[in-house]
Amino acid sequence: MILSKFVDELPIPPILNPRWKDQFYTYYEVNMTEFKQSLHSELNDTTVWGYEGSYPGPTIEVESGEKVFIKWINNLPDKRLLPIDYTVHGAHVDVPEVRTVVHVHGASVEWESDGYPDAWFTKGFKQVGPYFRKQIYRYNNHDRACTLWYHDHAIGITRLNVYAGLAGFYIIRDHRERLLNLPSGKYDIPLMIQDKTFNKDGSLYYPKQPEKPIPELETSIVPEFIGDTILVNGKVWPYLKVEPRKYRFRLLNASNTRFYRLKLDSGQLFYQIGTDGGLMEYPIGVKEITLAPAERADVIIDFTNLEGKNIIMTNDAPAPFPTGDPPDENTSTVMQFRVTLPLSNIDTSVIPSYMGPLPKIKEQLASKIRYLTLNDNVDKYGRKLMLLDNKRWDDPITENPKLGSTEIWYLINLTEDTHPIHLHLINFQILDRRDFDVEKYKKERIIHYTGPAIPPEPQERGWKDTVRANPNQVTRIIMKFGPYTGLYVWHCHILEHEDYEMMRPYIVIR
Ligand SMILES: [Cu+2]
Repeated sequence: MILSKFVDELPIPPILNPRWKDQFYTYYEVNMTEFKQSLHSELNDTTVWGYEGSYPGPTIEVESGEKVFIKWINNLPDKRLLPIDYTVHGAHVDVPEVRTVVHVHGASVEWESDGYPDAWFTKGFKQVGPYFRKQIYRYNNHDRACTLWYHDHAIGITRLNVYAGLAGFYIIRDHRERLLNLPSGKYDIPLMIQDKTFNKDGSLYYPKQPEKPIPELETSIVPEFIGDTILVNGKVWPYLKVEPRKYRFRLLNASNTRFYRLKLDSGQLFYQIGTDGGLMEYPIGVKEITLAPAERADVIIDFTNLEGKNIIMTNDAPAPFPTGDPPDENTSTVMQFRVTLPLSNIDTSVIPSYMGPLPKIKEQLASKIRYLTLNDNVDKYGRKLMLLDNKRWDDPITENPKLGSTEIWYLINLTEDTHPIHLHLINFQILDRRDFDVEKYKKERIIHYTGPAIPPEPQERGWKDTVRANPNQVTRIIMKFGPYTGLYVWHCHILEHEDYEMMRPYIVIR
């Protein structure tokens, strides 16, 4: 079933209103419910899960330094929406099917409020996971202005909960950013890009079995999920009417597995101004932007003097990335911009020439170096099992950085996929990537480099919380651990990998 493109307007998620706000703190309540929503006008309404009756969830907008408390409330039905594989860690038959826990991706948060996968809770907090500590989460928002997102993180079913619709934007603003006079207000629009597949009746399709089914299991996790339809902000191939002026778009890849390599078919540049963790030092003009799951890019697109033009944002990233099939004529289309609105005011916003200092973390500051492999294994059912440093979720904690210390992690990818590796709590910087001899490493556990160190791409030169670790490469990242101690996680953000063992706890100690 192929749906027509550009027949529905791009929805812009509403801004969430707090229940309470004074000079000391802000309090929100966010309900998770099941409801029906139109994802395309040729499709029956789709049953989705969302926050506050909205998929994507409403955007939470806060000021840097604002103390925010959020009560995330599970009001979902007791029955699952999508097929569960009970052999996956933490998703066994003895735990409730419908579990949730919310993680604000990219935020620096005390561990009890970070959405630890085993801190899940059910409707009315009737049942909770072993690491559940509190009902009301606390966010100090001491990060600089940046585009974050919140999404579900429940152990063993994150891929299903996010696919069902549990994701939204969390935007931090600050004074420094305001002084830059970037496009703002209605000219500052978040774009959540996802892929899905629909059944004929409009319901969400998620596979019960991989291509080569596992006969012993009724439902089996799949090695990756690749949808045949692209949605932005919960609409299939939408269009957006724009004025002939500059806009700021906050691009987020919120797909389970699919990567995007985005371009404008007009040949125009994106002026990228921000990475995962906020503004870059200088804007860069780029023809294409690659986004792995969970990565963000803040860009300005200039529609000045393009009155009457239609511009399509396209995608040419293979799926799975980088060795899979190229996108087809459908999945190579993301959305359309129509420059049809009259200019309502003179555009005085700017693409700044400089946005602020971004000091590099010096390698000499690192007190610890960790060599961590990304591995390809096979489980007892013959399924692919991807691991971090050959360890499973339940294995003892091995990454235990000291509070305030700086570390360099070598991500040694021995698999054929690019894995977007995400660390909770901190932002890091990418040092470099370097080709190495994988076979030699597998035999002798020695890194033999076969090429020079390649600096991060221009689009990655800023604060990051998710990094693409490419096959046949060692990717090096550097970060300082803090300001909190406690239990966090690091994992691959391909949700099918994360749910099936490609996630590890780590602890920041004193
Ligand atoms: Cu992965």
